[in-house]
Amino acid sequence: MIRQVKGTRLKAQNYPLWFKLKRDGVCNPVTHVLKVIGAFKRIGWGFKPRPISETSPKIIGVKLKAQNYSITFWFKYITCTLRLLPFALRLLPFALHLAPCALCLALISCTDNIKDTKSVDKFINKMVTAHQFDEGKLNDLFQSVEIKEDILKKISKPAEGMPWYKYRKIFMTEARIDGGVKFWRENESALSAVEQKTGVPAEIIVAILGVETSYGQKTGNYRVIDALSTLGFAYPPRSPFFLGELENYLLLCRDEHINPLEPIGSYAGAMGMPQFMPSSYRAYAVDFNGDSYRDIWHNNGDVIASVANYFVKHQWQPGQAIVIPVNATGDAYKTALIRDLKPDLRLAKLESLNVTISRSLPLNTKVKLLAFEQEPLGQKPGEELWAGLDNFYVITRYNHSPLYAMAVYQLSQSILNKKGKIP
Ligand SMILES: [Ca+2]
Repeated sequence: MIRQVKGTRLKAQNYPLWFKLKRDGVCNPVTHVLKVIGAFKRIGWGFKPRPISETSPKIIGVKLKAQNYSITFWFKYITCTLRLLPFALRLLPFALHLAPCALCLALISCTDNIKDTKSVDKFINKMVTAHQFDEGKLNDLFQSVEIKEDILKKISKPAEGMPWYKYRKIFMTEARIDGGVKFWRENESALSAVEQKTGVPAEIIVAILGVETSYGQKTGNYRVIDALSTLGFAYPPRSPFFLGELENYLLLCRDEHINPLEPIGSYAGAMGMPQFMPSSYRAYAVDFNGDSYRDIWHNNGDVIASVANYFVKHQWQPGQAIVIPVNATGDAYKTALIRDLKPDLRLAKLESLNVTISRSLPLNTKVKLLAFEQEPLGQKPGEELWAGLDNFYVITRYNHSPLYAMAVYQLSQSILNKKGKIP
């Protein structure tokens, strides 16, 4: 255990990490990172940024002295980037001994307990007063919750920031189309029953599952509670949204008798085959097979019915078109390209901007003009124009991106075509 603390320097003669390295020869980086973090927490040092020297004021960290060896850990605020470096060349043999460990530490995703205890206390208070949760149990629960640095990296680079021609390639693959046909055949009766009852086409439900999780193959690798807590407590730009989802999550765990530490999901806390956020699960998940559980992880019937219910509750229009290709001449159409996704223009108005639609619709139909960036040919970037209808807007309620909705639509059509061709 650490015996003494002086300023930012720790005398760590019996420091657990050092002993572990020496004794075992080969270190287990995960254990060691957690031990280091645990040790700092125990002495109440926290991770307050402090300059390690006059000459490198931007670098923060703490220097540990352990007999003849120095090990430097660098902590970058709460993100806890951690590198293990040999301190001096004269320690080269020892440094070589440590090298594999340093590499491991650089490669693993670093975990950390929650630092922002004020926010956690506030959140727990809310759960206690608004929903009658047990304060002690919530305190215990959040002791086990981890902040994940790699989640903070991923949230800042969503795929929806790509141009369409790159985004499309992620989803429009033979494997995903074939997977859709296979999933459809294996779940034909549930899909038919749900389509008949709700009017949501089977190919749209299948394509949603294809885009979200490759039909349940990739449902995420993070504990949902870690994902929601990381983004709720350590990602200020979207903190209110994710704290709301964390609240919903704890409520759904209580209602469904789930241990909150168990469910696994995406880096953003989306769960199961349809990747429902907790608020969506509570509002839209349904039990299809009648066992009174809404199992969006394992029960395909429940999954299919839940996706369809999501669309029904967002006003899916049975039998109506989704999105239609259009052509434009001149530049007048550009005035209709604004960011909002809701159909905002009567077809008659769109045609007055020299846009022609490839399918006849009543002139008072409301549409949304959308441009999708194509692979540039030479100097000139190209774009494809489409008119989105109400049902296209409904798909964007699942993920607020025109790229997402277009990928779902095009994948649905490819699956439908391929299924039709295979006897
Ligand atoms: Ca069920």
